[in-house]
This record gives sequence, structure tokens and C-alpha cells, in this order.
Amino acid sequence: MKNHPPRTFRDDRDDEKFMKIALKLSQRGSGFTEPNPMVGAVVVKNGKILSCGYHQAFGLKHAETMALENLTVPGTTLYLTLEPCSHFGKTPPCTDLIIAKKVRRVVVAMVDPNPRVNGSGIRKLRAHGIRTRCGPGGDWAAYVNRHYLKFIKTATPYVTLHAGISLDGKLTDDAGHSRWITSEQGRRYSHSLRGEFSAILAGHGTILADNPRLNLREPGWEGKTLYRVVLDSANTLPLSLNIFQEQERFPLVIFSSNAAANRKKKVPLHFFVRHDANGLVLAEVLEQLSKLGIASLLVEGGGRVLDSFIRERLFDEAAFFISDKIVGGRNSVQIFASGVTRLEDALELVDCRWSEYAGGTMMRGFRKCSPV
Ligand code: AOF
Ligand code: ZN
Repeated sequence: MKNHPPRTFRDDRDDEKFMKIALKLSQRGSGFTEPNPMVGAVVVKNGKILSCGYHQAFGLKHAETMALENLTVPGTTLYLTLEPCSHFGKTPPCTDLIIAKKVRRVVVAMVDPNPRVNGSGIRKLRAHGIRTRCGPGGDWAAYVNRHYLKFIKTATPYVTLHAGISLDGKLTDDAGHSRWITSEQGRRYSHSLRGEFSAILAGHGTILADNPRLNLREPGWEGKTLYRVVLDSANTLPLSLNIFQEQERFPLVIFSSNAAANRKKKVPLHFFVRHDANGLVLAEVLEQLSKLGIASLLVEGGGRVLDSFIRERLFDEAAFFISDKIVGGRNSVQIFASGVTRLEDALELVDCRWSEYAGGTMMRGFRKCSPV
């Protein structure tokens, strides 16, 4: 057994500080790494950062490799937002590089639940006499990687509901129009939100009414691929719609009922699934999306689609853009038209964060008992 010096309070305080830097860094990969995680790495010696790295995009170098590959200094402390991998995947095990570079101490924010890692990275480092601490920044790390964590643990995409609603919870006016319930700035924020996800989903009604492109137009997402998922039970959407354009960068995935009269595939990723009284069976839709490697899904509406996801509790998070307008109207579409019968059954969102913008407020909150 090696004799390690006792850990001082100074060490602990620095661990939190450097892990925060690694976590901020990791988020630069947001939207580009899925279905793999965002990871940040910071290499420190004598209280100074010598190098750092982050996982930039799916299939590219792991964060640890980016931070260590050109480093020649031994005896460093390595801060990692996720346990290092110890398996041969698209890249060799990062633990081997950490050992070869004679890193003295490794601090990880959390264990990687990927069954191919799941503690083995930490065990390997310890077996080679590298002091390893797990935990600092763990809550933040789990929040940052919530898409990855749900997908790796349940093989189901992380689902976020997105809606632009009036102050009185309406998605449309009395005549059924939704343009524009939210302000210009709210719409820009909500477009940018799309970039954080692997896929975006909309129903047949929205596609016909708005003829949206469902693409990424805001700065910062250049080069990102985004799957567009459309629910079209009867398979009746005309090919002249905007959604059929730009399929190279924004692949189109269509789901129709296996009872549709027209069973002809309109795009290569056209799937026919079961249909019940409420529409397409969403669990089957999600299962198929997970087979495509889609780790996260932003559900953009319209009213019927949002209602189904809420009714079946098939969401993890909600991002609502609430405008400073009262719309009213008996025929206007509500956010959850089918509702609950008793107040005790109302859906509760937890850990809600509110931010203001010109003309409205954005709320992001989580479904209680989300499996993450
Ligand atoms: C990443 N980036 O910085 C780290 C990862 O298929 P591979 O070889 O890229 O391995 C993917 C797995 O490696 C991933 O699911 C996670 O368990 C582990 N760590 N992955 O993409 C990184 N550190
Ligand atoms: Zn790795």
C-alpha cells in the first residue's frame, strides 16, 4: 500500500473550483455529442491549469485525450466531469492514456453508468495507484448530461415538451392560429433551444397549418444535424411541404399508422406503427427513435401531440415560453385539453427555473418522478 498524504481542506475547495471549470467547458459540446455525453477535462499542477479539453462532437476525441495528448508534465491532477472510459470503443481507453501520462490524482464528478464503464474506469486507475476522488460537482454533472443519462439507463430518449403559450395557457386563438402567441425574442430563444436536442417532433396538424421548416437557423448551431420527426397517422402530408426540403442536414422521420390506407414510404425513415383511440402509440414511436440513436427529443406540438405526451406522462422536462398576452376564447387550444378530473392528479413540475425576455417569460421545469 502506498502512503498518500492526508487530503487537506485546500484540496477539496480546489476540487470544486476546477470541476466547475471542467463542467462549463463540457457544455461547449451541447447538442453535438449525442448519443454520447458532454465531457470536460482540466489538468492542474500546483494550482495552475496546464491544459484542458472537451468532447466536441460525436465520434471525435474524448475530453481526456484532448487535454492530455500533448502534455509531457507528470504528477498532475486531472478533473473530469465523467468517469474515464476503460474500454475500446471508437477510441482506445482513456484510462490507459491517464496512466501513461503519469497523472498523480484524478477527480471525477460522477460514475459513468454506461454498462461498458460503470466504475471500471475508476477501479483501473486505483489499481495503478492513482488517487481517485468521485463526487465534486456531481449534481451539476448529472444535470448537464441528463439526456445521456436517461438514454444510457433506459434506452428511451429524454423528452422535453416545448410550447409557446399565452398567459392563460392557450396555444392558439379562437380561430386556431398560433402565429404569433409569443414575442419575436421568445421565438428566437425557442428556435435556439432546438440545437440542444437530437430530434424535434411535430404533429400532422402543425405541419399543415404552419408549413414549418423545423430546422436550425439561429447562430451557434452551424453544421449540426437535427432529426425532424413528424407524426402523420393517415400518411397524407403532401410532398410539396417545406418539411420535405433540406433532408440531408435535417433528416426527416415520419410515423404513420400501420392501418393507414396509404402504406407507401415517403422518406427512407418512414415507420408504420400501431394506432389506438388516442392516435399513434407514442411508446412505439420513442422505441423506434431510440433505435436510430436519438437520445433526446424536443416535442414542439401542436396541441394534440402535446396533450398526448402529457396525458401519458411521456416527458421528462418542459420548456414553456409564456407570453404577456391573454388570448381567451372557447375554441382556442389549451396546453393540456384532456386535463385531469381531480386537482390531486394535477401534474407537478419541480425545480422550475424562470427567465424573462422581451414580451414574456421562459420556464423550464421537470416532471416529478422523472426517471433520470
Ligand atoms: C465520449 N466523449 O469525452 C468521454 C466518453 O464510442 P466511443 O469510443 O466514443 O465511446 C463512447 C463512450 O465513452 C460514452 O458512451 C461514455 O461511456 C464514454 N466516455 N465518451 O463520447 C468523452 N469521456
Ligand atoms: Zn474515453
